[in-house]
Amino acid sequence: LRQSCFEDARIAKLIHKPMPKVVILTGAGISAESGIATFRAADGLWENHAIEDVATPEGFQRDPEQVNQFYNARRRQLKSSGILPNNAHRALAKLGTVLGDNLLIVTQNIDNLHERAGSPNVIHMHGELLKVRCCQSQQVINWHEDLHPSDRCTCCQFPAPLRPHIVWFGEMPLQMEGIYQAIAECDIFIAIGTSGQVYPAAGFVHEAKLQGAQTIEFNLEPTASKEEFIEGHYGPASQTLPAWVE
Ligand code: BJW
Repeated sequence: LRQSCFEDARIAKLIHKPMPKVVILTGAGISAESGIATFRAADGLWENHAIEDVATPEGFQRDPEQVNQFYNARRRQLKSSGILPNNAHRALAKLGTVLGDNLLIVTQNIDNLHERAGSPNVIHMHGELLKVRCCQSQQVINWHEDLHPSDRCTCCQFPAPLRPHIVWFGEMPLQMEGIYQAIAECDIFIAIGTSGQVYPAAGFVHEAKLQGAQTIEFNLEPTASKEEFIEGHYGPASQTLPAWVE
């Protein structure tokens, strides 16, 4: 089965290698059809919330309750029964069954829809909604409830406050060394549902193209980085991606 999947896979035809190394960068657009709002659309999250208030360390220092409430609402939504992986997440999981460890998904999303669709190799470079961390020791713990400023860690001698395990503006994204290493070695780099406006993720395609990778974009429409992509597929990811993976 593995061999026949592979012979049919479009990806194999593209790159003329028996087992290409593939890095996929996903953004809010891949989860939009699951009912999770994107950031920069007309009705997106940044339309109703000031970035400096809810997505910076300074905002959290000024008003932790306001920031916690922003993420509490999103955590509750993610845990509600209506939020499920869509066909785009499932198509990537299927690709993973063919490519195995040769596929790395780097997601900017803090939801868990790739994992719930069955993708094993996922890096959450901007953190995870269902985790919090100790402001003092930086220890990360699973957290499925609302978070409040009065919640304290159990890891320190003098219990310290907990914060959402999220990478805010001005903070270093997670696992950057591993991500750059994978980009340096990949044969194909694919960006799905990201506007390409937030660095360092927005620069990955340039790095990948420079070292000779095939670069492919999936989005509703061509993005500001479209010149960096050799190939583009435009339309809802839940339709374009399964069609491409089949
Ligand atoms: C569909 C679809 C469908 C819709 N099908 N497609 C100048 C001044 C100050 C700072 C900077 C500066 N220049 C650069 C910086 C750095 C800054 C930055 O980039 N700022 C820019 C805004 C200019 N970056 C940082 O501070 C980062 N850290 C950093 O740089 O550290 C130093 C460093 C240096 C060198 C190497 C390494 C590090 C940290 C960035 C943290 C971002 N955090 C956020 C919020 C936290 C997570 C959360 O709350 O959920 O992460 S911001 C927000 O944007 C979120 C997202 O992950 C991120 C990207 O957004 P995304 O995913 O692209 O969403 P949208 O809404 O923009 O786009 C959706 C796309 O989907 C659209 O294109 C649609 O068309 C498409 N779409 N439906 C297919 N059905």
